[in-house]
Amino acid sequence: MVNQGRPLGPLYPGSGERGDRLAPTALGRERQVALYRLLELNRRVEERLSRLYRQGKVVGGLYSSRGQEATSVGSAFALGPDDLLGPLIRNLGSLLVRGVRPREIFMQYMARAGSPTGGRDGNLHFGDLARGIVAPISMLGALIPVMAGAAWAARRQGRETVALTYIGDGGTSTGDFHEGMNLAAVLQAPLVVIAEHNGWAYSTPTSAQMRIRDLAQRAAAYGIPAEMVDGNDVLAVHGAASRAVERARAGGGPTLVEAKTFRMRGHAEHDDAGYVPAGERAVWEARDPLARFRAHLLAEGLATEPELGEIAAGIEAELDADVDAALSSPLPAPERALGGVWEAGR
Ligand SMILES: Cc1ncc(C[n+]2csc(CCOP(=O)(O)OP(=O)(O)O)c2C)c(N)n1
Ligand SMILES: [Mg+2]
Repeated sequence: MVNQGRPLGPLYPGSGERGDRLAPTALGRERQVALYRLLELNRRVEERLSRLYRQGKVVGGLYSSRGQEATSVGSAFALGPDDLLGPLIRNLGSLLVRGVRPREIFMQYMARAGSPTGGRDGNLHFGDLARGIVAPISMLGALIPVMAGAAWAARRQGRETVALTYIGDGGTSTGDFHEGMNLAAVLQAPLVVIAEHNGWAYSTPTSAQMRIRDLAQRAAAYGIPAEMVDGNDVLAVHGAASRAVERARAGGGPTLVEAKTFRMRGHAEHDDAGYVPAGERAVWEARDPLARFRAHLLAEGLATEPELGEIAAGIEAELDADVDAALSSPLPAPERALGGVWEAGR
């Protein structure tokens, strides 16, 4: 069941040429505008974080998802309120879909006392089971068996929960990934795995990482279905994720969704990605997921320029207030450093 859609274009990529029509969707006008707002929010939150990083205010690293927003947002948008999300560091957009506020994210990156981890970790390493969010795990691949187990456990408890998580192209080469995928397949766990094929694992191109061209090919080894989509088409990602979520909920087991996309920034903020050929970057620049969705909304008459401008202005005002609030919030008190630590708390 690999790649039911149209054939993918040149350069390992995603598909669509500039100006391509986006994938057909069942989403109405309001939901599509909501999707657009989330894409803009994703990009603008990361732009603010990048500025804060350059001002020396971010504690730790910053791993931008610029260029990959449609993959995070489109997939998480397919989940229901009782489903589980297991994001990785480059899936900030999925957290925004889940209702995490930019203010919390700014505080988290600046390790403030009021952040989700109380200042104990920088970046996106936090979870919140009340909102169905399982915290990212740094060791690549390790989140797959955790999410497979969570999905399976929910099913055993008679709940209709689906778990959705992410993996990078590099991450699919780990042992944990293979074990987790096989476990999910054998248990028929309601798990959706979004494999973000952005062509690079830090400075290692996919060609130096595996002998297959498409991550979706890996699904055959586990005996599960896969779908390959243009990760820079938010409607295509949402469609594939929705089909996978539906299948999982109906008892059809796990699905691997491969999203072809590209990381428009370095691995993290310190990395200028000089190893990426200029031509490759240019091809993807022309496939910017926000520009393409914006063009789609305008061409289909789903929104006007002023309406989209208003959305952007509203986000900027919200982020101004959130950045100020985060900056003026306190750092954690030193005496609280051992709070919440397993041994100290016993
Ligand atoms: C098991 C493991 N090996 C190495 C690392 C260090 N590391 C963190 S991110 C990364 C590259 C990940 O590439 P990919 O999976 O393609 O995701 P992307 O960064 O492209 O989103 C590496 C090598 C790690 N976190 N875990
Ligand atoms: Mg990668």
